[in-house]
This record gives sequence, structure tokens and C-alpha cells, in this order.
Amino acid sequence: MRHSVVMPIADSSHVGEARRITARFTADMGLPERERGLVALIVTELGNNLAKYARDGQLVIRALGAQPDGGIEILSLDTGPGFPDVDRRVADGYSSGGTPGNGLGAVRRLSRQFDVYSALGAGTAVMSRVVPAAGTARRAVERLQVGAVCVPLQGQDQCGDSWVVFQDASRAILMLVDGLGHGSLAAAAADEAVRIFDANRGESAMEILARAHLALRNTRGAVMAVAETDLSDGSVSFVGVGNISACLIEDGRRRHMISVNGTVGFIAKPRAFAYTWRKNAVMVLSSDGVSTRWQLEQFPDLLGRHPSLIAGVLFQNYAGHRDDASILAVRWNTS
Ligand SMILES: [Mn+2]
Repeated sequence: MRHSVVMPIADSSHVGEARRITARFTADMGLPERERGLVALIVTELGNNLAKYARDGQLVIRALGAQPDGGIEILSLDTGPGFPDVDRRVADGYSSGGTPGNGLGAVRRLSRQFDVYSALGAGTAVMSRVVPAAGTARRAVERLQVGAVCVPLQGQDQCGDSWVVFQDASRAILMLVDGLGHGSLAAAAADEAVRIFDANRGESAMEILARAHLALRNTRGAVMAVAETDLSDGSVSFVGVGNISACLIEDGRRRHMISVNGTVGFIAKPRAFAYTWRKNAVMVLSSDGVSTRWQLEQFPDLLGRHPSLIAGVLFQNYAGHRDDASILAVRWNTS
């Protein structure tokens, strides 16, 4: 649920490999047979598009919930060439006869949820979600749109980054943690932070951080941020320790949220900072495996798209290759 699988698609031989990896993933997560078939078709279609037309293409999959009926998300990411009039290319019945974007209409029809972003020079990002009917009903009450990419350093089995989004009727809490270094010891620290979060999610952001600080003493330590939001008025209590980047984006502006120096489990004097999360604004948290030097102006209109595409595009363009990398993007829905 928290970790994604990245599959680079440089040529058509990688498409079959991606299909096999995905088939194993959907079988392991217990996705029903019918949806497994849909996912295979979507991965093939998106993979072929990347192999034929795209630069730096990759597919990224993740489970959307702890249960099989939460469904699965498939992201297709590249750095170009990108194309204009993407909505027209996706529209039913439109066929460009073997040009980029061909086949996106079919992917949309196979998906429960679908969104696409493309701009000349910025590349293309496609989100396809396949969710069994039971899962759709359960998700109908969600007030947050959540996008995330969280992957280990290449060659590592375990991911030292992790994240959680929890919401109930009155509150939403976002958490992102980066265990120091990478590999299994980093993953152990991150897993412990997630365990503490899950056991204490009724508590304040300050209290969650304080408890994590105690619990992580026996680990390698971590940097971590928790953003607790009162959904009645959008007031945010943000508590961050160490190098987790956090911001709120609205009206094309990025407002940074402040973390204090330290390492959870070793030295941490957590402090809460207050912000306001206005409806339709997007909160973005990322670990230091993703550069923070992005500018929204580089990606015209991306902010209006599903947060999965925001997370995907930032991951595609700004994740380094020296550390685990995670980025969490969440929009607070007005409806
Ligand atoms: Mn890191």
C-alpha cells in the first residue's frame, strides 16, 4: 500500500517484463481475476506507448488500500516529447493512427478513474486506477484525493521511506518518514514510525512525534513530518523533524512549512507550526530523495490534475538515484 514498484520502459522488450511483474503484484495483493485482466491490458497499452514514443518512460504501480478491493493505481511517466490537446486525443473515437496518445481512450474506458497530464517540453503522465466495485463504494466518502510515489533506492528490496494518510469525519493526518540511510535498517526505523503513527493516530501531531521519538531510540533513527488538519476549518498543525520538505500550494504559490533540525529517535525538540489548508489547495510532502528545486511554472496546469499526477511528475523529474525517494501529494476536495 505504501510502496510503489517502478518499471522502466526503454523498448518493447520491457513491456512484457512489466506485464509479468504487474501480474505477480496483482496476484499477491489478491486483486480479483477480472480486474487483473484489466490491469494487464492497461499496462500493455501504456507500456507500448512509452516504448514507441517516449523519453525516459516508466510505469509505476501501487496498491490503493490495505484490502484487495481498494484497487490498484498504474502511472505512466515520461519526460517527453509530450503533446498538446491531450483531452482531444483521449476522447472516445479519436484515433491519431499510430501517434503518441493513441490508445489512451481505450485505457480510460478500462479504468475506474483516469487522468492525464501532458505538455510540450514537460512530458506526459497518465493515471489509471482499477478498483473492484466493492472498493469504489467504500471510497465514496473520501474528502481527500491522495497521490503518492514511494520507492527504494535501485537495487534495494526494502524501502526506508514510508507514508500514511489517515482521515475520519473531523480530521486528516498526513505523515511521511525517511529512515536514515537506506536498506533494511532504514526500513526498520520507518516501519516503527508507521506502527507508532497507526497506534496513536487519535493523538495530536505533537504527541505522535513525541511518541515516535521515544520508540525510535532503538533504531537507526529517522526524519519525519506529521500534518494534522482540522477538516472543519482547515487549520493545520505541522510538526516536522529533520529534512522532510513540506508545502501547501494554492493559486500557483508554494508556501513552505517549517521543520526543525534533528533526528527522531536521537535529538528532537518537536515544535508545531500553524497553517491553513484552504479547500482545493494541494499539500506536498517529500523525502530528500526528491529534489525540492522544482518550479510550478515548469508544468503549466499540472495543479488542476489529480494529485497522483502531481506526485508522478515530480517523481519523474526530480527523484535522484542515491536514496529512497518518496513524494506525497494530497488535495482537499470541496465536494
Ligand atoms: Mn533519505
